[in-house]
Amino acid sequence: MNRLIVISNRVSTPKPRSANGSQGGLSVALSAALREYRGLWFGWSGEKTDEFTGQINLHREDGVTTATIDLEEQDVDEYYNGYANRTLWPLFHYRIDLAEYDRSFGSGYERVNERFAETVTPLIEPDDLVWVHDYHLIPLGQQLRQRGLKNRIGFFLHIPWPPQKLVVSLPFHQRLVRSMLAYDLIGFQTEEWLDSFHHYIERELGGTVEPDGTIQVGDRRVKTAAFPIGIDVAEFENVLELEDAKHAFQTLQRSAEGKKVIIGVDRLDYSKGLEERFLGYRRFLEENEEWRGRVSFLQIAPPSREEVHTYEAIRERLDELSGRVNGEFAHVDWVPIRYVNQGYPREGLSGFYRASDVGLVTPLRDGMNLVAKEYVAAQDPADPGVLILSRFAGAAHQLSDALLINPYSKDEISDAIRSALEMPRAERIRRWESLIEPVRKDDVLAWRHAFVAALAGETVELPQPTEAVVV
Ligand code: ADQ
Repeated sequence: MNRLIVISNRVSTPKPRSANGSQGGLSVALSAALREYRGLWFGWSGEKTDEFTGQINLHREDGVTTATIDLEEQDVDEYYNGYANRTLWPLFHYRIDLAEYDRSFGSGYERVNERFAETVTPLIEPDDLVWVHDYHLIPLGQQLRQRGLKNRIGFFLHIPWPPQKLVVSLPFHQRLVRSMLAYDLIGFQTEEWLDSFHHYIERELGGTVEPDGTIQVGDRRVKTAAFPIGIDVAEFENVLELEDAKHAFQTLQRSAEGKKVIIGVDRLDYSKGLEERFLGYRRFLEENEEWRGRVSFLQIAPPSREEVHTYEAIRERLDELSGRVNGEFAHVDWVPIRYVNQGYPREGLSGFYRASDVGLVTPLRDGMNLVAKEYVAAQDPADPGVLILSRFAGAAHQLSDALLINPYSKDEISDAIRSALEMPRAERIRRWESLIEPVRKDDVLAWRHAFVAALAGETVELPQPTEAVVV
């Protein structure tokens, strides 16, 4: 069997399986794949060094080998904080207003991709399958080819692929997209992002798209498909049984004192629609006086990418907004919003999800959104909570029985909160049963099996969206 080489910006070191770990689902899934295929996971260590040396730190834990490199400060500024997170991330989330174009970002991005290629190439054997992840490493495949690699190389984009009209605002967009033709397989989260990519290929590069998703540009043929990522449901259900999960469940229930609980869990990021969510909740309190004092909204949002200014700014606005809503509506014995800026281990989160009557997941744009799936997986089948989900999350293509809303509309958020809080148990069960089905079926193991099989050239049946969502 071929080995699998996974390459991503960051590498998460696997925890021993015996430890009651709080490792993320993606990391669990990739570690399992690497164990099965005897592979290697390569990426940045997260550490900075004065001068790039290309020295590889090899680590072996529980059957998985990781290989990491340190980057220079300038690399981190230009490649990670710069091109990846100040140019591509906003643009690919349709925030052209926030995208920054700076020549040094582009050159830093290319330099780091070259450094990745240069360092990982000697570790790759002729029959290895190579799987590159996400927007940090779009041109890596081409860099690997330039170093003589003939292996099958696949790329998976975790975030949306925006419409052609937005992509063309990126300086040198053709150069970036043409570099992707070096891959054998390109995967997206949903048919919608796949369609946008096809559109770009036809319009901008004069390529063709065949019915099976193969694109042809000049003499390059590349297979493309949607592979919706899922969560590790089995692992998630085990986590729910742990003492820490039960403790978190009780803590939240006790603290809400018989009130209905609404939960939001996100990295603090402008793409997650947190400001709009707070404003939608405020509208709900304005319009539904009878619910004041009877509902508690817990928003967990640990800061991320703090070195990027936009993230500081959104944090300030949310502090201000949550304070304003609390000032307007709170009583001595009731606080409408509990806004917590810290992350929680998976055990804690799963208990919080289960203790919540409503999961409020309202990104303005999201490749998939795993929180929505985690919320569904954590529910009690006999008395499940209700998921309110943005139409603009990739997950909406599969979870069409959630209450789907436009996250920009305060009115839609407000109405959905009211419907969710008042929904009869029979309807909650009916909707949950329809939601849990794709969450179970298209879980993270199915996702990586489908991608790796397609990369290896096997025929695979890809999951279909439950219903076309018009967005
Ligand atoms: P993210 O933008 O990080 O991921 P998401 O998929 O919602 O978004 O979350 C990833 C994980 O982070 C989840 O497992 C969640 O539990 C965890 N997480 C989020 N907030 C947390 C908190 N406050 N405390 C602790 N853990 C928290 C990117 C794309 C998504 C895509 C994923 C996977 O932006 O669209 O679904 O990759 O492909």
